[in-house]
Amino acid sequence: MTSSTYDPDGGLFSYFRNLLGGREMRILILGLDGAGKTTILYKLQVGEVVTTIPTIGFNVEQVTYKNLKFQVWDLGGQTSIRPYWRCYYSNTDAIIYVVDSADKDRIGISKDELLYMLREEELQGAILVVLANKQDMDGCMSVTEVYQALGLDALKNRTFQIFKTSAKKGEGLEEAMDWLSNALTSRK
Ligand SMILES: Nc1nc2c(ncn2[C@@H]2O[C@H](COP(=O)(O)OP(=O)(O)O)[C@@H](O)[C@H]2O)c(=O)[nH]1
Ligand SMILES: [Mg+2]
Repeated sequence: MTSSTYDPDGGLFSYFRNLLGGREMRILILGLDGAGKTTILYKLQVGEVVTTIPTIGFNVEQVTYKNLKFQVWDLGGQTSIRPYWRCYYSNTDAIIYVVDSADKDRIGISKDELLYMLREEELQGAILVVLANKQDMDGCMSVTEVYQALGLDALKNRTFQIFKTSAKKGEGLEEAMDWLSNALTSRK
């Protein structure tokens, strides 16, 4: 990482400032392919994004800045690679779950994938932020519709919040990161 590739005092990342210097914080950014995860990772402007391709063949994008670690991969697709995800989510503090609000065809799959992840033992304590992304697109589902489609009202014992975002326009991300940072801070 070189100092020219990121600006930790600016952009969305500034919201995580009060988490710096403590123990390692691990944040997963998950969702179906095309939801906007990679776009969001870059919008965070934390630093250089490093893509690793584990032997099994799914890409993991990673950004580490001081004690903060963000990891991104696509859910959905082959179920045979799922066991390998476990290597990446131990000690996860938060999940940022990204949904393409314009993709009504796959919202059911997105829900199933989210519920699958939330059942994982090691993710029981993780704070959940759902981003109803692509709100700039015509005819997309509203944040309420996404909330209902994902069945979030049924979540028990989970600190979570849903936000509407447009990663493309950079809208809504600040509010979401601000909330997450506060949730992590009050819990650490
Ligand atoms: N209209 C719109 N397009 C978006 C938004 N976020 C991401 N995209 C686009 O959706 C596509 C997939 O985004 P990407 O970040 O690669 O998704 P990923 O597969 O989840 O990493 C790209 O063409 C992005 O430019 C958004 O909020 N609005
Ligand atoms: Mg991606």
